[in-house]
Amino acid sequence: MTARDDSYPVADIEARYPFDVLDLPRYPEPEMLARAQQFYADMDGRRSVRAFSDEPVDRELIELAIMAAATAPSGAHHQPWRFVVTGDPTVKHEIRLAAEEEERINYLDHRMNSEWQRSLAPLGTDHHKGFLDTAPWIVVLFEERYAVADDGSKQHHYYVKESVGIAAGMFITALHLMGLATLTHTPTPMAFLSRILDRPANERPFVLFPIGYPAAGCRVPRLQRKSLTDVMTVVEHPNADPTAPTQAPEHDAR
Ligand code: IYR
Repeated sequence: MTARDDSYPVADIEARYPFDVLDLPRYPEPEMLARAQQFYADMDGRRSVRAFSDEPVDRELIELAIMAAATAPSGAHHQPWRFVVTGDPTVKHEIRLAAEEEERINYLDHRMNSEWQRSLAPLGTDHHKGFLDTAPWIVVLFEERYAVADDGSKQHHYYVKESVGIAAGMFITALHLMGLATLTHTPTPMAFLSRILDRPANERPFVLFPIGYPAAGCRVPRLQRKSLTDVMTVVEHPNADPTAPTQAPEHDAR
């Protein structure tokens, strides 16, 4: 390894802002591989769940999943998210009724066109959302579109959807790894969630997560995940290694 001129931070910045030394663990390569394989196997076992048990779940577990999700990277580190949590049966029921009303229009009044509904058919979804009553917790992730400073002025946020999308993925991952099930549910349009949960105008509902244990005998659609070759493309310059077989500049991983 040779030293390169990519010093970070530059002295001028370091003089003005605090920086810390990163202490990232370094594993032997066989351990890296084992960890990667285990993590993939764990994640490959995750499924979206639409039939929940009403068995209670400690709030501490939900809090830890939110803390994990809130470690997500975000535009300018503005952390433009708000996780709104309810286990209150009255609130959950109000959400269920409003969600079912929107979904009734989506499915039965064809706000989702026939192509869309054909795509959903293998998932067996419909406008009934009883899981919103049954699951012990509902967490609605709101995107904070902008911040409001103490003087009432608006502070711009950057890459809000990207940031909140990453946090959502990390939230789902945290729940799955602790043995809880969830669903990324978007009963669109979701403005009713701002009203029911009394959220300010700078927050917009992003996704709703019912959370709990799967119902006894819970069934899920038999789905196939795309193979690595279907999701990964490697790009190499054809002359990068003269001993390598000639390759097109872009080719699939197979
Ligand atoms: N929001 C509806 C419809 C729906 C849409 C998509 I795209 C899905 O992947 C699943 C469902 C519902 O939750 O039923």
